[in-house]
Amino acid sequence: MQSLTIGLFGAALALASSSVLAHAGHQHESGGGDGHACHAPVQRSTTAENASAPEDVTVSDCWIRALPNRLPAAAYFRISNTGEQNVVLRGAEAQGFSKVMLHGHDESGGMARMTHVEAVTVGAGQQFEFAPRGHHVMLEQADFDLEIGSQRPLTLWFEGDKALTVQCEVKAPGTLK
Ligand SMILES: [Cu+2]
Repeated sequence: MQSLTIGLFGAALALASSSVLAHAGHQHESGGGDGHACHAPVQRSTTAENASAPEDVTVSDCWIRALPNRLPAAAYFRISNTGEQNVVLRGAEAQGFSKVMLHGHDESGGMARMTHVEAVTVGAGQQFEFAPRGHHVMLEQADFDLEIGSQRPLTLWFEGDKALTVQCEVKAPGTLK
């Protein structure tokens, strides 16, 4: 599975620019991460523990697809906005991962690649799904081994320094849903 994916997307990986990362089964090029503006630390006025939650927003069905050898993992979930205002997801953080990013997924031109996403807007009364072959939260530079079946916390940061922390079930590499 892994080698097949790399075979299919190897060409894309070779052509990857600094702003568009080839999507090789969530396997990023290691190193060379410097110079990405999107990796700059985000300044926030509060911490996940002290932040207030965004109104009328729930995050459900969170899970993490683990990869072996501390390769980048991906988190998936559904955001529901039952309010009358749009909400904007601005970023995420996860205990034990020093690099956490919002990623999109682009298959235009017949080549799958992931792209860095600054923000995701969930319209009033709408849902937004983070799912395989779609948006995901990329979890990189783990300082521990993810254990299949365990629960890990993920904090989502919304506009106005509002935060929601959810528990995500860690699933095996081959999981698609
Ligand atoms: Cu990604």
